[in-house]
Amino acid sequence: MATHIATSMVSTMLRASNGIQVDAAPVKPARMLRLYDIENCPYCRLVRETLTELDLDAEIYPCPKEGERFRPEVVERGGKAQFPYLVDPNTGVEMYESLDIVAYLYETYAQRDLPLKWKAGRLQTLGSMLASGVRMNERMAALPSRQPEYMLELYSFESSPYARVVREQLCNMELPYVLRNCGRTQLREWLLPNLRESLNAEPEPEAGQENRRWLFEREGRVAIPYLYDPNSEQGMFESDAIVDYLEATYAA
Ligand SMILES: N[C@@H](CCC(=O)N[C@@H](CS)C(=O)NCC(=O)O)C(=O)O
Repeated sequence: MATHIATSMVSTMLRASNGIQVDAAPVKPARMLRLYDIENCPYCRLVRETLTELDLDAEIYPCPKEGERFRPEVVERGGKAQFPYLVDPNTGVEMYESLDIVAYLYETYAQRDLPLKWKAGRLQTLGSMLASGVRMNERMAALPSRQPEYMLELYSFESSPYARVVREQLCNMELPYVLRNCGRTQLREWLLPNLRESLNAEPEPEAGQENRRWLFEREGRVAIPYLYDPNSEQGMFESDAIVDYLEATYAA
């Protein structure tokens, strides 16, 4: 497990400041965005980073190699098995191409100019490829699972090395989930959860940080990742515990 987390941390470091800090989009989609995604795909990562940075939630439909659950939907809708694929039920737009999706999210929901780093999108793609490279040994092929009746909900931000491990497991098991983005807006949120506890410095989430606030009100603290399973009404912290729960509950 230690090396498993270590390479996830390297991935996080390679993406530097991406997928952490929030500058929330002023317009929130009324109906949830849908993203057909492969966790360790460098292109899909760019879209998920943008979702964190704009504080947009999305339904994630995992499409690992050899996956049979959601891949056919993408071929039916768009004509080819290429990921990421975004479906926006609010506008009827459906699209391939990570950098086009990033630009679309900025234009539609952030309603501001594309930041410079995304204008240099090819550089971002290159960096994201390096971050994927260090996680290459993590399986991206489908693991058989039973599909839950209600979608699981994952409280996550893109760059969290611990949340990544959970997202990989959800992807491999082809378990669809609601990605509840919990990027950071305050300096104190950078303190690790156990340090916050000993310093008695649990930051109260700011107004507008709805996902962090929900977690804070439910559990009295915020730590990422957090999985909520509406099927069992159970919620849990700790990436190891979440991965064990997914295997015990949904592996076929
Ligand atoms: N230019 C596309 C490239 C997307 C792409 O090549 N995605 C790969 C996954 S990393 C893919 O869809 N491969 C087909 C497959 O996995 O079946 C983009 O930026 O979205």
